[in-house]
Amino acid sequence: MFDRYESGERAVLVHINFTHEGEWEDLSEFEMLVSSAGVSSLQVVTGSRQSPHPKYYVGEGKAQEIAQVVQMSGANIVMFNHALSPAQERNLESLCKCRVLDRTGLILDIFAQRARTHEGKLQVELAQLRHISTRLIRGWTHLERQKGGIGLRGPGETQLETDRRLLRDRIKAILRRLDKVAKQREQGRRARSRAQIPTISLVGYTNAGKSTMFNCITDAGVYAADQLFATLDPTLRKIDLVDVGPAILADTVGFIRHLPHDLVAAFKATLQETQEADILLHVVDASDERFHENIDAVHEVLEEIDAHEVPALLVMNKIDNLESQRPRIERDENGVPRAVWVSAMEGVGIKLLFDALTERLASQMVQYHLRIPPLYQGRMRSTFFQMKCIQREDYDQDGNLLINVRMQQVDWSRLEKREGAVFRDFIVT
Ligand SMILES: Nc1nc2c(ncn2[C@@H]2O[C@H](COP(=O)(O)OP(=O)(O)OP(=O)(O)O)[C@@H](O)[C@H]2O)c(=O)[nH]1
Ligand SMILES: [Mg+2]
Repeated sequence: MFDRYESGERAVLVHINFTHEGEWEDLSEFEMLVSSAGVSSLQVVTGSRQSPHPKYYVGEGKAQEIAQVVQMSGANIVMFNHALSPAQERNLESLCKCRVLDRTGLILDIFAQRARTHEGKLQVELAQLRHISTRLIRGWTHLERQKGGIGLRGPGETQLETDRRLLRDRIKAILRRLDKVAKQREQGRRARSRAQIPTISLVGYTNAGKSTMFNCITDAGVYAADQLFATLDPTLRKIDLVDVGPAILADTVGFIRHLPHDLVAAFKATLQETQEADILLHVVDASDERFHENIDAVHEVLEEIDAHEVPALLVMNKIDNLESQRPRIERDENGVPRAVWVSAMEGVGIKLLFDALTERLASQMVQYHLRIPPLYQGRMRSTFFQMKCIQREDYDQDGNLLINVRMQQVDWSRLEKREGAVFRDFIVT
């Protein structure tokens, strides 16, 4: 709360209710986004429409009303809880005589303030540049006065062309650097997967309590705050699960409905841990009356980043806000845990969460007792050793290696495929 960023901006907020469902946004979430960006809101203008108007997004009369409110309240910015086209933004700006920011621009701004790591910063800048490049024409008259920077212009270029070229160059440079960072991260991930450590990824709607849960599990002291998008870069920690062994827990950026498309693309790389996770802990603020819609929004993003097929366990969080809920495990018709009701803040139900998680992970594990003849022992033993899956080993009188192994089902299948038919004969039980 204390390090909330103060931008000094005073805003008039505009929120339109649509009869058409797809355009639906949440006003209280918008107010939270605005305050997360450090902007103070002076007044909210609401209205209702069937569909957006091409010129101002809102109708002519509503646009005049907004301009009047801006004048009377002394606001220096208008913020829309909706995505505006570049033309709508331009028209509104000349009518209201102040800056107009749409929902996408607002989310980008928050991301820019919050990004911590090198990669996170690059990704946000990339998304911002792409957002700007569709709006560049607007800055043309204003930029014209500054033209003539030595070394900035190619022969015969207009200022707008120069700006476009500079943007393109910058975007290319960022992409190159991101590529390098991604390669480094890839190496880390490969080292982990060679060691066969299962990865658990915390995902969920922004402000659901992922980081609080992450802290609760790891005591790692990760930044948790009542701000939207407090976490922008994935944080990884090694944890130990009884019966499963070591595992990697990843905290990730929060999702939001109508996430700007460029950001989805940009964050896809950061969310790679999520795509390749063995299980997702989908954290839900169960005390939010919109939690069903939030779950759907998270599913949509998971689909966009190709992580929708990863098994998931729902973590219904913040039950301390709910009178009627007790910590418990909820099971599906096959008796498999599908949700756990907890409070990350009060540390209630965490033991149940561990139980459910272990049960889910263990059901993905297989265990075999093998008898391996001397000819194959060297190679097999070193394979198992690398996989860190050996539970115990011994030799019989004939020099056969008796070995107990335990690993993920998928790894066993891969091994069987690679080693061929003779491998099956080694199985005792
Ligand atoms: N009452 C209650 N509040 C909680 C609980 N868990 C988290 N919170 C609060 O919810 C707010 C958001 O928590 P975070 O852990 O930062 O949420 P997050 O999902 O990581 O959010 P982003 O990283 O911004 O997407 C904080 O103010 C937490 O203190 C809980 O079990 N009960
Ligand atoms: Mg967080």
